[in-house]
Amino acid sequence: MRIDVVTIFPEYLEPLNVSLVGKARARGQLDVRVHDLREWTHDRHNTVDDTPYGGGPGMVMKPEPWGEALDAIEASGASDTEPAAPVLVVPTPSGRPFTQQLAVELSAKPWLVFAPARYEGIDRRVIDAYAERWEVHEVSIGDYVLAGGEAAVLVITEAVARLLPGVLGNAESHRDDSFAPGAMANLLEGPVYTKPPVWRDRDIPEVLVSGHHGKIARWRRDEAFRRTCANRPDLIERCDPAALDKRDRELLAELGWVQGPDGRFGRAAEPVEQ
Ligand code: JB8
Repeated sequence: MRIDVVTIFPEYLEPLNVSLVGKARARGQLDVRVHDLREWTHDRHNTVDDTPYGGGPGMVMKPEPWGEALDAIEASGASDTEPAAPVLVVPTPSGRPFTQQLAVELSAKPWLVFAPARYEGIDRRVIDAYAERWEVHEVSIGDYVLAGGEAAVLVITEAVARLLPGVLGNAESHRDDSFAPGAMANLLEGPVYTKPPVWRDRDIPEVLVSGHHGKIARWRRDEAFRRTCANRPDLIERCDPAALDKRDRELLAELGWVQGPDGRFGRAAEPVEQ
């Protein structure tokens, strides 16, 4: 996979040289090219922003440098071995939520271009123009506001890169990920333990050294349910009851969940004191 990043803070992307992503690059599994947007300015001050039409606070990124940058990157891919058009990913708090499903989809693309903005964002015409030629995703990594999109690029790149074939040690590593499709869909991962067997007077759960693989799998699933109920009740409400077995339903009942007329789970209403 090839990834291009256009930014006014290239040094913000230095972490892409480190750890999993850095190793994938060193192994040739990932080709990351970071570009300074100001290379595509032509005035003495390398201006990338201007005041917003209609007034209001802050500044807006000018369209011309972005247009020249994205055209240059597109032209750099004009070869027999690379696709003509990349997928454009624009981090913004007003985008669609970035999910594991989108990470999986993006990991299948041969070429991503990230356009992290600063200030109040990029002139809308840039996104509209490229959406006519490229696949474009405006994505939000969560319900909070960063000072710019660069940190979101690091997040999305890491989530995508670890899904590339051969980047993580073994293909099974993804299977039990929180949010992975399949049996654990919509369940958070439970707790994990390693040696020593006693630490500061704390034991590990006995079942994990029982050697009984069936019991261990069931215990892990119970713990996943407990965590999901506590931290992400919205995932329990959204889950397909047909994906649950008898023990799952018993556990949810123990934890105070009831099934509505549609079979979906909801929290039992608190009894009202009279
Ligand atoms: C200016 O929170 B965010 C985000 C915030 C931003 C920009 C891009 C993304 C640009 N503020 O995902």
